[in-house]
Amino acid sequence: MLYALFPGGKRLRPILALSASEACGGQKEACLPFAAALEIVHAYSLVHDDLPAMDNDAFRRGQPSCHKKFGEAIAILAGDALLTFAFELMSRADDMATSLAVIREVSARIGSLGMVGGQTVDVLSRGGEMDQPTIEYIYTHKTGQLIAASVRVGGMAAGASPESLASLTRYGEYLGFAFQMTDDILDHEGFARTRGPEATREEARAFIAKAKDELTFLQDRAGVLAAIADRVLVREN
Ligand code: GRG
Repeated sequence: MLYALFPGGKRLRPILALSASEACGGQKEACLPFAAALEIVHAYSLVHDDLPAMDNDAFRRGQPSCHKKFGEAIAILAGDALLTFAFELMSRADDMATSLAVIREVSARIGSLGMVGGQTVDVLSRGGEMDQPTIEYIYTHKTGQLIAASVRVGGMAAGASPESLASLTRYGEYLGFAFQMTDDILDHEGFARTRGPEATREEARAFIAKAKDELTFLQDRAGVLAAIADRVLVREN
């Protein structure tokens, strides 16, 4: 579990949660357990995604992937335990009502109708040509749902209004789509392979602009979330 978590990657999901919370006037301490849990869920998904039955990746973040280092059985168990620990952490927050709402939010967005659903369609679609709606379903679910959840959880921890949460949701969804497009450019896969890197970057740029448009309700507190969106467009890892 520690091997999958440290040293980490970009920590995008907890950064999004903490930034959304701060932008909505929340206290860092109230959001921290949720932010950590989101990164732990992300770590579980990477450990399982690297397995031979999934993407079969030998390396992750410049080091042997978890199953290459410890064997498949331990990697599966580490992923299971990371996911379970994330829920324990979310249940430990001081405010029980927020805790419960966050647990419901995260479980809905990472389960069969969210991240795991996107991964399932991805696995079932391999070996054939994927049409545009299938690619979009995979992207908005396997990558986009956890990113949208991260932004929303930040807002929830800060007690944001339903209207603010709706804007944060759209920001997170546009950002998640753009993030997967820039991932394709870096990996020469998906959209970047079918449409070319330049057209893909232009499309990602349009999604980033839409994401930033959703931040107007934050007025002068939109800066960090806007900067994260800009950074996603030019990221190199
Ligand atoms: C339940 C057996 C079982 C498997 C589930 C949930 C799952 C497998 C896979 C999810 C698919 C997945 C890993 C999507 C994320 C794709 C993606 C863009 C990963 C990279 O994220 P970054 O760039 O990584 O934020 P770092 O290393 O920076 O944290």
